[in-house]
Amino acid sequence: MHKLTTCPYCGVGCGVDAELGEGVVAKVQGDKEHPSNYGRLCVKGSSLHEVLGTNGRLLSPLVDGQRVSWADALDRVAEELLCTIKEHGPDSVAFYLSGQLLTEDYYVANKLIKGFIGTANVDTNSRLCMSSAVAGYKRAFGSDTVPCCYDDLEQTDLLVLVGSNTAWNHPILFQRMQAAKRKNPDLKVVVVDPRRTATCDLADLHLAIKPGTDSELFSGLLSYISSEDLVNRAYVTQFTEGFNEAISAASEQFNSRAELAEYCGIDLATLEQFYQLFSATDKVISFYSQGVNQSSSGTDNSNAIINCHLATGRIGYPGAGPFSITGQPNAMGGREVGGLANQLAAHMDFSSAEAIDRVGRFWDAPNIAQANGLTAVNLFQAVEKGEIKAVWVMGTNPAVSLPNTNQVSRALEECPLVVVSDCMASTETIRYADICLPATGWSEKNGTVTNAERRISRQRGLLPPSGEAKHDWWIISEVAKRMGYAEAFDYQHPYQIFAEHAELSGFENDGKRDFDISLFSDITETAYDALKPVQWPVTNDAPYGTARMFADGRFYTPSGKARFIPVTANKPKQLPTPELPYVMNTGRLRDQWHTMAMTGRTSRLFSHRDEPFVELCQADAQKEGIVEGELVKLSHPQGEYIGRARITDDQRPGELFVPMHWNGEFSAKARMGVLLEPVTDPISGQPESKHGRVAIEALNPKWQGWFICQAEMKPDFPVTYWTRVPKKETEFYYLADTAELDDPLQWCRDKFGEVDIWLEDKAEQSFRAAGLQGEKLQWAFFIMPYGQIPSTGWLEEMFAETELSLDQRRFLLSVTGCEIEDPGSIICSCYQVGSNAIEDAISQGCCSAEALGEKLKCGTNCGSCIPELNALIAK
Ligand SMILES: Nc1nc2c(c(=O)[nH]1)N[C@H]1C(S)=C(S)[C@@H](COP(=O)(O)OP(=O)(O)OC[C@H]3O[C@@H](n4cnc5c(=O)[nH]c(N)nc54)[C@H](O)[C@@H]3O)O[C@H]1N2
Ligand SMILES: Nc1nc2c(c(=O)[nH]1)N[C@H]1C(S)=C(S)[C@@H](COP(=O)(O)OP(=O)(O)OC[C@H]3O[C@@H](n4cnc5c(=O)[nH]c(N)nc54)[C@H](O)[C@@H]3O)O[C@H]1N2
Ligand code: SF4
Ligand SMILES: [Mo]
Repeated sequence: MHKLTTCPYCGVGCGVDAELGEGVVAKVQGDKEHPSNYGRLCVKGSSLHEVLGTNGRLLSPLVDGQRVSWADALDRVAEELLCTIKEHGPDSVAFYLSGQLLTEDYYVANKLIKGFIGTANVDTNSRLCMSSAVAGYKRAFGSDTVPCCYDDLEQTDLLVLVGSNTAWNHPILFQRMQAAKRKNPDLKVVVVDPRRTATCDLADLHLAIKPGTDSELFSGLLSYISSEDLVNRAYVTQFTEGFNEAISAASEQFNSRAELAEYCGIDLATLEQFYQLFSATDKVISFYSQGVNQSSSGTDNSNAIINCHLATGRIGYPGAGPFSITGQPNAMGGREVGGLANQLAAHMDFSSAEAIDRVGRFWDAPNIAQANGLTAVNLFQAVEKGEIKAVWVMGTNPAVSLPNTNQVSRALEECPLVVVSDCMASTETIRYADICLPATGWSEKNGTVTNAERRISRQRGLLPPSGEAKHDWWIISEVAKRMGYAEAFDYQHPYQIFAEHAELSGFENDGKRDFDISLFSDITETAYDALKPVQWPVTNDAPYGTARMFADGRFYTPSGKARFIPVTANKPKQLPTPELPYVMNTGRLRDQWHTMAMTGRTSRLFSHRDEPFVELCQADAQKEGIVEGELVKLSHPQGEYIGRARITDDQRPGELFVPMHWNGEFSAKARMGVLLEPVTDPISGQPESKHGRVAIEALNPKWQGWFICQAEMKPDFPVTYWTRVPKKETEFYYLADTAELDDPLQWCRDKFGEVDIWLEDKAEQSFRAAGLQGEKLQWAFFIMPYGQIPSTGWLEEMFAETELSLDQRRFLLSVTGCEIEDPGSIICSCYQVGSNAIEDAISQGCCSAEALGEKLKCGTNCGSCIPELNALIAK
């Protein structure tokens, strides 16, 4: 049987066609009809069926670590919340939500806390992600409206990708861009990113700007547009306001374009080439993401970009507009329901008493919040100060993803009541939970999500819940009932919640609010189940949805005109110092998702990168005496990070790149958030996660080695560095310690019990040992230099054997002597093709991604690795 659903990873929101087997998802492929992906899936989407199953899942409710019934757990949450409110008032309670919740879950959580508990102390991980983009749109348009749609990416003549590594993070949109460029050779692509990324594979022009100079770059463009007399006067006069103030703010920043180019760290010719391209092209899309948002001037960055579109009138028609791209599968749905602390609901906020009254009446809410609540960083600071005494975290992992994560851990540790709803049993955040509530995950949950182009799609239930897991909307509603709000939370099915959400969107709207899906106010269960992907607004006037906004030049400001925002120069806040001389940039990898709760469950997604790392350029490596592949330590007064050095030409001097994914579930010291100061944008409250400051040094361990064991063994290693890499049936660990290991045999005995075979070579400083159960291999431990660690495929085979022969035992101990083919780093995760085979094929004359695909199959399934294949060819 086949069922259609939506991918739970990125904001592209691809349609998935799931083939169901006996209690499992047997296979996934792209939904050919879905307008986001037309049948394609990237590497993460195409491995969805591999990250399911009950292994590692949170399967029953826990109170103080003890398994309890649902009734007991829900009673406990309700009682403790009521008690806290009674004693300390509603503002002593907070929720922290996630763009990975479904719209229905999100709506109910927001309604409970803002309408009934009576506080707006509810924020979401979208604060770390989209809040600057939201604030930018609201300042310019009077509403949080994404004007564009994916078709625009194909219809445009100039794509400006700002602070977006689209190739890795929105891979299917990247494939659509690639296809568009093949079809339209006139389409030009500009990438603005301090790093050279896989996305640059598509770029005609790469502006490797100094981090944190985006607003100046775009203010410079605005000033160029004005001084070269390229302003669309008619548009500016009729549809905008505030032009003169914005132009004077932009023009005052630098004396000359040469000065500006120097400030941005690029040469004048490149800068001017970009400005000319932008000015000369009618159809321009600026496509922007975290390089723009995660900045202490993220809101200004957005408006600096939007200003340029307004000045040229490049908005509201096909192929043009400022397109902020969402990250999470339901970041947009969260914005719709108003999940952020400064939103109310359905694109209304606390700035209007009328709106507060309207939502209060609609919900029949006794106790509606009256003002903005605390935003994420401030919220966890208030927890540590004891101002917030009860926090309920749903679907996010703040102990990894917030800046100054050690502070967040402290806050959670000290908070009298921490409730965590999650799918997984073990995360950095759930460690601090007094009450753990098991939530259904993808394939089990059922509801809607909205993607980056405002398209609402269904995530459908494919499998029964794991263990006792329950849907988030159900959990929240049950708690609400127990708190005395039974009538307002009497939902039996998510379609009822969706219908209510739709009704609120149209309630006393009359065209005053952009978000309107009132056509669905009376949706039935059958219609909801059959819902086809559709872009909001969906109203009587637009029953099939709306692809593009602002075609009529009417905006949601009081005057109906779009606003130019004067942007003045603003430097990043975490500037390097002599003690902390390097700028730390953080971001994503192609094959991992955030804190790895899902992607960390399949070995396939570790083959691209399997350890935390630090990327730096050759000159910095030389200066610090660091060689490729050695372990390095990043430090900051707040904490430390350990990862492997990757030396690359893609980094600018003085800047490091660190992946955001690894954490204490996978590595000893790899929470990069500990190094980031809690600095935020003054308007949006979004943290400056792309611009930390750190020192770097080689770790110089006394020994390095590796360990491999049956997956259920779960050893812990009291060493300076360990990283766990899940394999198919086993788990692999990289190990290193700055303390000497005098007696490795005794160490093994202490840790693992009986040692069955071992070999020590003091001269070579190597040691190998293994433990068996009967004749079956349980674990193997090797001390040897990092460079000699072989690939583990052959060892995994030995772990699968039920009986180990004498030869195999010898082989195990002589590991370096055996013939092992090293595949290099795996570039194509789908077919497990490594860089060595690819480089060989290139040297034999394969000089295109297609030719490589024909020979090795790489790049022929999901296509996510094609930019890297091209980069290897170029090299
Ligand atoms: N594979 C994968 N895909 C994902 C995710 C994932 O975890 N894994 N997460 C999803 C989510 S939630 C999000 S929000 C999106 C994020 O998608 P992106 O925004 O593309 O992701 P990042 O890698 O965080 O950052 C993008 C780029 O910003 C650059 N940058 C850093 N500083 C600056 C600067 O000052 N100016 C400019 N112009 N650029 C800068 C970085 O070098 C980086 O290449 O990805 C989504 N897709
Ligand atoms: N330094 C730095 N920090 C960053 C970023 C960065 O680029 N650099 N990026 C920021 C951005 S853009 C984002 S979006 C955040 C992401 O950061 P987080 O939201 O903290 O990361 P996730 O790993 O996605 O956490 C999701 C959790 O929710 C659980 N979960 C999944 N589905 C469900 C569900 O349906 N219900 C419930 N109850 N639980 C569920 C998962 O098991 C997992 O534990 O990180 C932010 N932090
Ligand atoms: S691009 Fe990949 S991760 Fe994003 S929605 Fe599509 S398949 Fe999922
Ligand atoms: Mo995000």
